[in-house]
Amino acid sequence: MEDLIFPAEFLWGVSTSAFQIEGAPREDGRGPSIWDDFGEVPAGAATDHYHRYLDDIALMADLGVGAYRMSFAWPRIQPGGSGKINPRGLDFYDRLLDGVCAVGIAPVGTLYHWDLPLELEEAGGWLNRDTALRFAEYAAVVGEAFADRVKMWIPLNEPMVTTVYGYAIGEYAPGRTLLLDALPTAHHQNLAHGLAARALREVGATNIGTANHHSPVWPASDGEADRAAACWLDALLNGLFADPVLLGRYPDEMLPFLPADAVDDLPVIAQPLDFYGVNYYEPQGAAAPSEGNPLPFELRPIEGFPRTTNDSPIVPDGLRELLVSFAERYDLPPVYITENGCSFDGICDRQRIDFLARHLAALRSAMDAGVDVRGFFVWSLLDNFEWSKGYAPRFGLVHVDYRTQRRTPKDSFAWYRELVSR
Ligand code: GCO
Repeated sequence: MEDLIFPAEFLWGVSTSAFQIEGAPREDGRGPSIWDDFGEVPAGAATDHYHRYLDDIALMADLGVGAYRMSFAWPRIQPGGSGKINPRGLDFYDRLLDGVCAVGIAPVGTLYHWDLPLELEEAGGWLNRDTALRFAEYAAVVGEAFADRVKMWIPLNEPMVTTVYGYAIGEYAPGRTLLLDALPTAHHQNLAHGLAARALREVGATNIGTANHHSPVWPASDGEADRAAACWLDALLNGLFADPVLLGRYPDEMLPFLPADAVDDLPVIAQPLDFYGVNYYEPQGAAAPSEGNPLPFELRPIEGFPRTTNDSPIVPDGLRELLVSFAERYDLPPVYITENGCSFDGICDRQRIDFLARHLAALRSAMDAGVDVRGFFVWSLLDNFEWSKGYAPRFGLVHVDYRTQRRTPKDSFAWYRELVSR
């Protein structure tokens, strides 16, 4: 830990998301979302945060972090995704934010972490441009209610994952398998980001950014075909979401798959941001497609690195590589790592400590190379519902016994507490 020297004003935080921890899917007027009945293991009670939020705030106070990144559940606040607001949904976040502020922690609010109101999905979901307009209305409602307490705003979490896992390959809700026909959902989410950022500012919210999932893409070989495939995958995973926001354009490779008038929306999407949030987990490997593959690339596993229990390769230097290449490509506003973490079992979680220490050392070297990074958020405070993988992967600094909902801080919790207190 001695080598992990960060500026005194560096912001240390933890992240969660509503659907992964709250439970209470039918309480106090919440409407159904696309995730409620999706997958083999429905979330059900999750970590029961809806009822135990005061315990969880006490844990964070003990941890000593400066910021808490949480998400608002759209179906709690606006059950049908448009029109009527549910005051009891707003009340929950009102109590939660008061509690977080009361212990001196800055709330960081994500407006959308994948729990789309079901009614909107039935009208086409993110394939429908209208969803972006509905999202801006919802953003204004949440901004109006909580601009006084939320210190940093993130309209959408990881639109790439929604496009690729939700609409292209169907591993995540809504489970569509449209392959490249899913790409209009990227544009509609980018538009939703821009419209929501504008709507938030109009109601007095400040400090607006992103939480985009990014991965360096490594070609399987130095051969031209593999490198071309890697460029294409890089445009899909990274450029498709970063370029419109930071450069006001789309990567050329993506344009044929986007709505014809997508470029007309770029001025709204590209408005200046106060920060750029990056979620980093691992690099991606790409190779030229084999015959008969309709896609311009094939995924290749990253070999030669240890792996987490969730089968992710552990590549800390990928974080440095990503940030340095982003700083070369874009004129970045201040950067925050809005998620980084890993799944390992057990309360004596030496491997998580090692994972975090090594990623923070990589982050430190990106900063030494000139990247302006202002904060770091561990994914996650608690073990929680890991989407289509159910409850098996454990990402928390705090262990949750799902039978009793008992919380037990892990060794990594004590380690992070020590780090953030220095
Ligand atoms: C994300 C996901 C989280 C996951 C985490 C671990 O934003 O990437 O939002 O919800 O739980 O990434 O896979």
